[in-house]
Amino acid sequence: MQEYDLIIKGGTIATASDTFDADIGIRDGTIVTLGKDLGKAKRVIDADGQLILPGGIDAHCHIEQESSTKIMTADDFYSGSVSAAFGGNTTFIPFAAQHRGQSLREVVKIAHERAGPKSVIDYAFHLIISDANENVLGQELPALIQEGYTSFKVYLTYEMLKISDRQMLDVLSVARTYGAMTMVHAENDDVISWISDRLLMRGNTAPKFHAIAHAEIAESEASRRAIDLARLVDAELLIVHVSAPEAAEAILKARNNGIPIYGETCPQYLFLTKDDLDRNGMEGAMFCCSPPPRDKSGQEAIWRGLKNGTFQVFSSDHAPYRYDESGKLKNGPNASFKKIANGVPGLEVRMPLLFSEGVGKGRLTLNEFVALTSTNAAKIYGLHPRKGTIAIGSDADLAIWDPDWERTITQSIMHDNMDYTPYEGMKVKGWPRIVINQGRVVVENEELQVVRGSGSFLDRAPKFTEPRGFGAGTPLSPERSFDADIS
Ligand code: DUC
Ligand code: ZN
Ligand code: ZN
Repeated sequence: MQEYDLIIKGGTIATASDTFDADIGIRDGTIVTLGKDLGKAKRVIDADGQLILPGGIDAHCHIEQESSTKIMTADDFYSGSVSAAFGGNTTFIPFAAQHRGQSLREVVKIAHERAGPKSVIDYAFHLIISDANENVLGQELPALIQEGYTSFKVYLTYEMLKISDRQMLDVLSVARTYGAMTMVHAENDDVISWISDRLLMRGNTAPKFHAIAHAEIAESEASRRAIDLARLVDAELLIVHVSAPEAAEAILKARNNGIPIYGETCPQYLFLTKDDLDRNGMEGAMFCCSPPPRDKSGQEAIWRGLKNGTFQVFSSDHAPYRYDESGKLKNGPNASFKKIANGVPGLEVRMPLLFSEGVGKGRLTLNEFVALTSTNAAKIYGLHPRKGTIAIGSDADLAIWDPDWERTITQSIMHDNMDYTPYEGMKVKGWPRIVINQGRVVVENEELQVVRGSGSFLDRAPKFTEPRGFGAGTPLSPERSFDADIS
């Protein structure tokens, strides 16, 4: 009998903390040995000259999801997961999105029906809560958290999604009590609609006005407010897709004060600017996302945030709407910026872009890259140490990177169902050659090696099993007595 199913030998392993040379022995989908001269295996992969990194975890992507204005994303769980795999990911966490009036149970059931038969990599779901009613807050959400749906996103903007500050406090309190993570889309809705109305009144409808309407102050104000709401109820909070320097500063300040605030940013805030929204005719629509890309100095601030501990997570926020009538142009070729589906694709290029421009250009260490693209998401979202690292007992989720592979990003090499990439023509150095998920070789020789539906749903656990009130065992302070009923 062979001792291992698979040995990967000769490569350099990097985790979030260490870089070392070792061979990896894999059995039944799990890493069972790290060492040298491991002996026999059914298959040996020679990784000489290659980097072996934990498979990427894309913790923010919209897959087979209907927007609040009823536009379906171009990627389903098959094309989305294939694209993710070709970009070095072995896990992704799309959203199970509630539309108002829907029960969360129904939303979760639909997400499973969509993902199970199609995903080629492992997956979990964040919930999106747009209807924070009594039943959702009192019954469904606590029950779902205890079943392992331990993260959810709320919006402070968008007509059909936004929740009030009061509802935000309710959601944060439930998360605090049952051990879940709240993620927030932080933009001030009134600021955006106030500016938008003025722009539209003057006939300023082109895509470039999207970036003006979604002012940096709209983002930084809402971020600061969200942080304060979380402080009030002593809850953890993760601010997603941060693009405004002042929002980043607010996160860092909170973290430096020991407040459990986390930050996420995305490729579009490092590699695009608001000028991209000002391309010919409607072409700027391809770059409309919220929050929008800022300017060059904003990009530099986001790079700094990746280095200085502002951001723990680097996600794609893949929100794929094609540049045609099914997506960006659904409301016609002359639609105003208010009527353009928000979002850009990025699942497949998230890691190669950050590797090339971050590690390759000396802005980040290889270990920081691993932390930002895999390990921290696993820790924050309850998947570590099964995911996000290379250790004995962890899933054999590995990406074997060729650090010298030079590629030009172009839509024809992407595996998603899009008709454009915002990064068309960018040259990058470094890309994964082999991607392994639970010991299965998913990508090799630039081809998909597995069948649809071969990925697994990942069970997660809440941070604690008994509901907790403020202070967790310590006497309530008078200022906190409003929460006495749950302590
Ligand atoms: N928010 C997201 O999280 N993704 C795409 C667009 C948006 O507004
Ligand atoms: Zn958002
Ligand atoms: Zn998103």
